[in-house]
Formats: sequence, C-alpha cells, structure tokens
Amino acid sequence: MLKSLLLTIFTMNMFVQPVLAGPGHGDDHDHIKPELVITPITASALKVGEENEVILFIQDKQAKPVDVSQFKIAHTQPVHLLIIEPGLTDYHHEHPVQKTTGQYVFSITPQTSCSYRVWADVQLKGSHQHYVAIDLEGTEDCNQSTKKMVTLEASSQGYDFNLELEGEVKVGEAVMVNLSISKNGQPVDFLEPVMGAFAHMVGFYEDYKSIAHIHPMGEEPTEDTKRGGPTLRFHIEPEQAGYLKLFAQVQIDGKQVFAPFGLEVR
Ligand SMILES: [Cu+2]
Repeated sequence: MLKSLLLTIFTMNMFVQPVLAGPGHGDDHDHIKPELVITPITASALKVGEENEVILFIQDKQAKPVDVSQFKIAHTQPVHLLIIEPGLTDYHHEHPVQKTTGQYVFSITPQTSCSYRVWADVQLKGSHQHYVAIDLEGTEDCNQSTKKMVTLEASSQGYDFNLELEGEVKVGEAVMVNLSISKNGQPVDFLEPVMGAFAHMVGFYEDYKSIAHIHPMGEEPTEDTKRGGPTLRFHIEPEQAGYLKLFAQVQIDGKQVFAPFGLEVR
C-alpha cells in the first residue's frame, strides 16, 4: 500500500489517486518510508466559524525539517493545501507560509464542526508531485455520509457556473469539460489569474481517500493584468469509479469564488 503511494506519479491533466497513508503501519519494518511526514501542531480541535491557526511540521524521511526552498514551485506556490470535511461540502484551498524551517502556518475558518482532511500537494526538487494526507481534529464525530447529488450547475456569490461534459465520464477515458461562468445571464469574461491559471478544479471521491486534481487546458495567463473567461476547458481522465465531488475555483475582483459540482464516474 505504501509502495503504491510512493509510486503515484503525477501527470499533467490526469487524475491522481494517492493511497491514504494512515497510522497503523507501525510494526511493518521493511516498508518504504514516505518521502515526507507532515504533522499538525495544534493546541486543540478546530473551532467552527472561527479562524483557526494551524501549524504543520514537515519532515523528510530522515525526520529532518523540510525548508521551503526544498520544494519545487507549482502553480506559483511551494505547497498547496486542499482541505475538506467528510461530507465533502466545505472545501478550502490554502497556502501555508513557513515560520521557521519545517514549520508552516495557515488559517482556516471551518463551516462545520467535523474533522477536516488536508491533502498537501507537494513536490520536492528532484522528486515527483504527490499528496500527503493530514487529519485535523474537529469537535464533533461526523459520519462519512456524503450527499451524492449529481449536478453540473452551481451558484456562488452571485455567479452562475455550468459544467458541460463533452462525453460520458468513465474510468480510464479522457473527456473534455467546459466550465462557463455568468452573472445575471451575462458571460463573465473578467476572471483574474489565480495560481497561474484562470480557473482550477479539484475533485474528491466519496471514499474520502482519493483526490483528483484537474488542470485547465489552453493558454495560461502570463501577467496579472490578463483576464479570462467566460468558458474554460479542462481535461478529465478518472482512474476510479464512484461519486466525485468537484470544486471549481476562480478569482473575481480579488475574491476567491468556489463552485461545487457532483459527478458519477462510471
Ligand atoms: Cu494552491
């Protein structure tokens, strides 16, 4: 299981499914150690509706703290944190900042009292991109029943989002997806660059173990003054069947706007 985690290879525009490396491998002495070990340093459980500061301690295989300079920059950031609770409704995308070598801080204001799972999207220089899962404790035990609503339409902060699939979403098959954004029926063509693109999409499977990072196709903005929209193309090639909750992220007027969708991968 850990072997497959280490062998997870990142390919642009492809789904990536890391195996969640949880505790419980303690007496298996001959396994391959994960490249990075990330431990949350938090005084207490996350408080709902409040800004919680979380410190992550990032160590390498030799338990040495990992400095931010050791990470390869991807989509303008050394570390991306994709964060969600078991119900797959309250998605957060954060970029932690290094305080001292190996210690990285970020803030999160959770909308639920559940625990949250953080997928740290990381790549050490000279290595491959992968995800490390970290759990943050909540104040409530939440069961993992995801509302499996299939929807290709979403509204968020006054903007309407629509997903158009150019084919059936099936395991192992590539399909193009068009994301369109409008407001009051008018196309939104003033999307601002965020993390080196006009839109990002991330998917979480209902098993709460697998994540899918989907990259935009086409030209990427080269300057902050560039604007994009109203339609952006993505490439999806799922490696796993089941319900997939997708979140699109765009930036408008300096604010992050997230739109949730639900798909069933056949
Ligand atoms: Cu990010």
